[in-house]
Amino acid sequence: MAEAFANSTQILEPFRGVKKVTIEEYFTSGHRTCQGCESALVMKLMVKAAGPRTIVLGATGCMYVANTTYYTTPWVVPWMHTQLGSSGSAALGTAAGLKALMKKGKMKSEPINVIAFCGDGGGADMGLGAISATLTHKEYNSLILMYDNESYANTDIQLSGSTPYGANTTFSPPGKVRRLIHTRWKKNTAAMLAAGHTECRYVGTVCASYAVEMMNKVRKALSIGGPTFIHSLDPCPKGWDYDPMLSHELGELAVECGVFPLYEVEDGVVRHYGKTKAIVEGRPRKPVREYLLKQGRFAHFTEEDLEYFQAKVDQMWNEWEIPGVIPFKKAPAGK
Ligand SMILES: Cc1ncc(C[n+]2csc(CCOP(=O)(O)OP(=O)(O)O)c2C)c(N)n1
Ligand code: SF4
Ligand SMILES: [Mg+2]
Repeated sequence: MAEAFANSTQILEPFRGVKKVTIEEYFTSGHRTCQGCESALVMKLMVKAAGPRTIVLGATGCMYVANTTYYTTPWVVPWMHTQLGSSGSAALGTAAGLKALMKKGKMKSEPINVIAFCGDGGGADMGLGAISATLTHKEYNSLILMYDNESYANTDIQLSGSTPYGANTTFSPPGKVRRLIHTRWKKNTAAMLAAGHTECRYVGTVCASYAVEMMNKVRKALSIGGPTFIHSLDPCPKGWDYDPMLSHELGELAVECGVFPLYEVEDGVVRHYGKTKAIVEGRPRKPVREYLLKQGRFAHFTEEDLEYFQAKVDQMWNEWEIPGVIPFKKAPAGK
């Protein structure tokens, strides 16, 4: 009987610079995403980082619908659709199935990457329970990647638990009587999952504007063993209402303004990355207005709204135990 591939021990070395990235593509032409769609870039980089021995499972959302128009697909690796809230179940079931087949000798025993992706609606809201369950099963290797375009984009930009404060969505259009309809602060999904799943060895945040770093986090998540989670912030020209040529810049600004910190939690150790690391070490953050005012979804913001948003981000950096990661307040000095 073939020996079961017990827990991932494959070695996926980090790409040391953009020139070392492999040229093979496993997400190619044939999709119908909007011009400037960062989530499509995330799919391309994610599977490029994983390589050909990969199965991708995709929850309903733009990255399902726009990627599987009748008779076309950009996926070169095996791909399967799963229900909107099921990325966790799909990852766990597929990883368990592969392990059982290998154990019974019905498949060659080898590392096969299992990646399930979901949007913020499918991951931060509807499928949170299934993702949570998967992250407790340390015997099965998988990666769940949540591409966060900050709305239920595929059904025409409804607000999700990941939509930023005050944003204009089809569920929260600014009105004459009430300017701000959406007044809840965005969920901190990656930190919530990292803090509550003590045996999950890897949780990271990424942004495709920092492509090599993003791919290396995917490679680490796929080779560390057990279930892992990555949260990707993806500018969406349609939902955020900006010129598609600004996608890359908006991703950078989200990080530089401190709105979306880049970090990983590996075996309980937090590491900050890139511009986030520089900010943690003292580099000033850019004002959030530079990020917000480039997007039509915040065009109705007044000075007061911008100040409130800035104050909330400042609070995260000044008061949280770990900026952008652990939302417990620092104890006052001397106590
Ligand atoms: C159970 C269920 N409810 C509602 C829908 C309709 N629906 C399809 S895609 C989608 C939006 C999903 O949003 P998100 O997960 O953020 O992905 P995005 O569309 O933004 O890529 C919705 C509500 C569905 N497919 N299944
Ligand atoms: S609506 Fe946004 S996430 Fe969906 S395909 Fe268009 S740009 Fe991409
Ligand atoms: Mg979404």
